[in-house]
Amino acid sequence: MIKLYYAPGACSLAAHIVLEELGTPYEIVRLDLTSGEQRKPEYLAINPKGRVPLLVTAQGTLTESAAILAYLADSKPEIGLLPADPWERAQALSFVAWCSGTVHGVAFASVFRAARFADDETAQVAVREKGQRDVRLNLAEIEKRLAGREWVMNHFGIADLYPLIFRRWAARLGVEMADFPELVAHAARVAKRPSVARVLATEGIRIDA
Ligand SMILES: N[C@@H](CCC(=O)N[C@@H](CS)C(=O)NCC(=O)O)C(=O)O
Repeated sequence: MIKLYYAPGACSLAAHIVLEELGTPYEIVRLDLTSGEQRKPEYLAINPKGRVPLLVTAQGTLTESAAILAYLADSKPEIGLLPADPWERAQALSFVAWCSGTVHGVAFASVFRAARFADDETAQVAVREKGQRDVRLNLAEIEKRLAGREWVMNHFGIADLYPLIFRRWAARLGVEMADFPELVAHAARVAKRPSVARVLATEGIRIDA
């Protein structure tokens, strides 16, 4: 059976939601990132990157959210979590890749994990400050993308999951959410889906804190 290693509220939330949307059986294994379980030898043995998500499939292990989300969506194309049309599909993947690489990997990581970007503590303060500004600039881009739309693409799909995660992380950073009404409304729509509500309950998290 497919297995997901995740941490509550981490970017692995997206893969967790897709697994629940698919409706096929899966197992989850929870890691506590704050106590450093992701760096324990037993986990590094299966994922040398020391991060979540990690998907364990019959074919082997898979890391990187963008690839995991596309792989899972393609495992049941009839559900339509990734558009079939090549252009639409590329647009959805472009959005997911930007969320994963730039918004998460640069902006949020600069705030949450400044030590990745600088050894020096004074430099880390500057990295965090820049990250705080970049988060707001990136959220403003997502806000524009969502304006007047229900979903990132024409239908709910994998492209809608990072905005939900970012809405939660932004609240935790103290971002003034009133500045991002489209993002807040979109996250509320996503959270209303029964699969998402189940996953939030399982992970023990809320979207606004
Ligand atoms: N590029 C990876 C990033 C994965 C990642 O950074 N995950 C975070 C949680 S959101 C993590 O495991 N952090 C643990 C650490 O940095 O020690 C992806 O998109 O899957």
